[in-house]
Amino acid sequence: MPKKKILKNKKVEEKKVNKLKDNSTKRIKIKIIGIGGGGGNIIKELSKKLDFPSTKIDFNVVNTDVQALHVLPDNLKKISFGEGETKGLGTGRDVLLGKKIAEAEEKKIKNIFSDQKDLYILIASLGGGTGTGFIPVFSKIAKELNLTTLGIFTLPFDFEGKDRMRDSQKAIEEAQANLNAVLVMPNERIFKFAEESIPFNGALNVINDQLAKSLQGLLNTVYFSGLINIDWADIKITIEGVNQRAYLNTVQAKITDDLSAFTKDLLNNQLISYNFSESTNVLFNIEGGKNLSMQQLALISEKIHELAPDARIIFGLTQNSKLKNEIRATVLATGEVKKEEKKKQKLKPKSKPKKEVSKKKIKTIEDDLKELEELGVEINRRNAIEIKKAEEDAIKKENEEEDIFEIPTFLRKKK
Ligand SMILES: Nc1nc2c(ncn2[C@@H]2O[C@H](COP(=O)(O)OP(=O)(O)OP(=O)(O)O)[C@@H](O)[C@H]2O)c(=O)[nH]1
Ligand SMILES: [Mg+2]
Repeated sequence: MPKKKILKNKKVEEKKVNKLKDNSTKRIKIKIIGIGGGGGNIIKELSKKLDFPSTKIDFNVVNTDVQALHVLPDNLKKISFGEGETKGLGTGRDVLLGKKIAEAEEKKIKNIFSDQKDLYILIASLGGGTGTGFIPVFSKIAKELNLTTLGIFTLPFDFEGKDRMRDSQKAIEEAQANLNAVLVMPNERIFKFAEESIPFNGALNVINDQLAKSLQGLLNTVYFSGLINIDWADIKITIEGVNQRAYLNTVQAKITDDLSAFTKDLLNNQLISYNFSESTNVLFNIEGGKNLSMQQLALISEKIHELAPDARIIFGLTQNSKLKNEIRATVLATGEVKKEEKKKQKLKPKSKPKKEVSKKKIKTIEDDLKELEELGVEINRRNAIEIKKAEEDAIKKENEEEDIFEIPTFLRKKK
């Protein structure tokens, strides 16, 4: 073939690939909203960590403190509230004032939620007036609009006083009733790892960094198509429901023969307030280089099944060329908050016997998939050709339906 033609063909291929990439990032639309000072800090941390351009994610920070908004980077959309009431200086930890300001701005909040995203993630550090006062109001409006939502909230340190903790717990209860799932990270848990003498800012940075890494893992799961792909339906199944607690964690490590410590870290993040045995849905994704094996999938599935025998397990597998001899796994789990009695019942020993996964035996992918299916793991079985075909179909469909995205989701579904 003449050189010119080869080059031209290469260009067409590149265009195709870029279009595939573009469309893969189009499929799930996420808006992340940080509320108050802490919420803004966490979003800022996350926006620095992305493995793809930050323009692909709609980052927003809402605050009553104009100065705090001003110092945030420009790739975050900044929305100020209550400037009349607070003179742009924040609420001074006044939860009632925060709530009053949010309630008076129903239209503005509806406008933030008006862009037909698939998932809205609300993030706030509770204990001040803005985040704590705003989250019940934002959550109520999100529910009225029938949106899919995930709340991520930190609780104040014990030394900040019982009143702040009580206000924060109350705000979480109110928000949880209206959000699909809520992840709670008590700041105090940092002392499980750090010395009491750790500087305040240092402690906050560790917590923010941990949350940002987990969110990065979730976004990678969503935005990169995998060999075994996690799609919006999988995420929706995992998040949807009411009054649920959530667990989200990402762990990265060198590939070694023994991945049990890695799996333990993945499923046992001590910073998060969550009882894994109550999970009803668990989704996990593994990212790795070329030598990614199904054995790692099997080990993690096995452990999840052992910890949460009743949970539906969905998994994905993504090849990431940045990870050569390393593996990164992200797990998102949810479970309904139960009454005390039900909680105890759920903690009883598991009924199903543990299945041995041999580390030595070399198994085929099919063997592993079968084994996982026997464990009740949902597998989206697709080979490379099927994935490509599905992606091409998705592009075709999206091109045809470009305009349809402007139509509200419920109308779109009817169509
Ligand atoms: N994890 C984490 N917690 C934070 C951070 N900043 C503040 N906090 C915690 O969150 C609580 C509330 O602080 P802010 O987020 O600054 O408060 P706010 O929502 O802006 O409310 P006001 O400033 O009172 O209007 C504090 O008491 C801290 O416990 C942060 O960057 N990370
Ligand atoms: Mg503030």
